[in-house]
Amino acid sequence: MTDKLVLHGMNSPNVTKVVLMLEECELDYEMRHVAVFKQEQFDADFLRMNPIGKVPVLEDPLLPGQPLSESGAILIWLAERERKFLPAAAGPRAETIQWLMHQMANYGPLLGQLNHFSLVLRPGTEPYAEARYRAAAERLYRVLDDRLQQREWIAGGDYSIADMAMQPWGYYLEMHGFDASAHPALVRWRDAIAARPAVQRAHARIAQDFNPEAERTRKAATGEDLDRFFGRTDGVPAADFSAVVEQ
Ligand SMILES: N[C@@H](CCC(=O)N[C@@H](CS)C(=O)NCC(=O)O)C(=O)O
Repeated sequence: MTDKLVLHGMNSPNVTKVVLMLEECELDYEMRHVAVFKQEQFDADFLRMNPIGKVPVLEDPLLPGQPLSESGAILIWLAERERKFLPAAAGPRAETIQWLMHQMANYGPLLGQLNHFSLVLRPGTEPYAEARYRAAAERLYRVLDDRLQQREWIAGGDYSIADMAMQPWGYYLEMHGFDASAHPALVRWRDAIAARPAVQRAHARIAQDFNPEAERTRKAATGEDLDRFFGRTDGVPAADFSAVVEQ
């Protein structure tokens, strides 16, 4: 156990959310890179922190011996710890948690699947899956844009952990083949977040503490490493991870 917050992660959306919050709260934290292509998420020491074997994991001296996993749970923990970015009043609080859960249950998993079937795999390789997740993504981006036409932030009135959780996915809109000009409110929201000093600090920290090692281990990954990472078995079409731009 350390006397400082330690974030175990990589340059990926679920980790970025937590860095955004740590920076907004101006907390002092260390970042430790987990080389997922090298299977470090399945090392015994890592699995003791998160038996599911996924990043992010946050170690907090205020929770001795209790590393936290699941980005949404980490965001709620930090919001309650710092009394920031999660409204205290019942209605706005419930709405903020509800939208955080929409991100965790819908946006993250469904857009993540579209990454696999339209970016990692060459388009057209798995038409059924690609069409299924494209339709889901179209709806999710539409809902978000419609919502943001009515309000400045996603939920609760102010910038909150619901916005932070959604932020990394705002950048996939064009990569997923959707037109930014058809989603003006989403783009306005995305730009407003990008202008926040804490967000700029967060991206600088990720670039400095995670990107070089992430890039090195991704390039060094063998075909076998990639097969294990993507859970591929014999006969599954080859994947190319290079199209998935990490932010
Ligand atoms: N629901 C989890 C998802 C975590 C997750 O999928 N993490 C990815 C990186 S964004 C990961 O650890 N991938 C490595 C692997 O699946 O082996 C959360 O929000 O924390």
